[in-house]
Amino acid sequence: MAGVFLTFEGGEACGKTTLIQGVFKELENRNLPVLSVREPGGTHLGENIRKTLLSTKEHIIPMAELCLFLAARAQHIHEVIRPAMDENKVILCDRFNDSTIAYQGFGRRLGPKEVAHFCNYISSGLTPHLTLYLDIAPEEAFKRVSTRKQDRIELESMEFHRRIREGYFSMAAQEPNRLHIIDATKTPQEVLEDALAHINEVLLLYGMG
Ligand code: T5A
Repeated sequence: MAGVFLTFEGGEACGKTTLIQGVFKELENRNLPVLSVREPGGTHLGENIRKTLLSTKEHIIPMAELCLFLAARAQHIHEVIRPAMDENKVILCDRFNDSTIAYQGFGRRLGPKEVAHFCNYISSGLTPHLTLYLDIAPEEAFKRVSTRKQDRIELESMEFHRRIREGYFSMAAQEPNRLHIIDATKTPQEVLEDALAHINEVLLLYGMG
């Protein structure tokens, strides 16, 4: 398996979609074979699970929530990510295992170690070559989308969202070579430049620079 697997992480409305669009354009302009995907989603099953997980009409207990995110991921890896890796693509993935550890492990208090164990099991050794965590205080991020209807997870308490941020900090401290913190309070152009500095290094390392 070749290819380069890049993941983008953060709390709600931190700017991942905006950044991924910028990175995608930049890599496409360089004629690199780039693919943009998101979790949960990316497959028929995954998109259905996404609707259920984000619906405000559902009451989902934390363990069931964890299993649903993992089910969507298992399908996504099998149907989309591994085939794209085999085709030597650069994959830009909006959320992956770190989201599950941050949200279900720290946020829902299922335990980061326990959740990481499940994540490693279902992704069987698929680790991102680089992960960019877009950091912004949840209070600030929510101001950006104050007019938008909130989904089931966005509606959680500010304490929940703060635990997620702390969780990301703790993971970044444990894996500083893979997980880099980007200041997401900067302008979209500055965030893109900071992200590309890290991405270029990794692409160079894997012969795509
Ligand atoms: N989840 C997911 C789990 O709990 N466990 C898991 O294992 C996984 C995989 C997914 C939800 O599921 C949870 C996490 C989430 O709660 P989602 O809709 O995909 O749901 O949620 P998000 O990933 O948070 O997506 P958002 O669309 O809410 O946020 P983005 O993509 O981070 O932000 P973006 O780019 O859409 O920007 C939001 C707003 O900010 C502006 C944009 O124009 C936009 O209006 N913006 C900026 N403004 C100022 N400065 C910048 N630098 C800006 N960048 C963007």
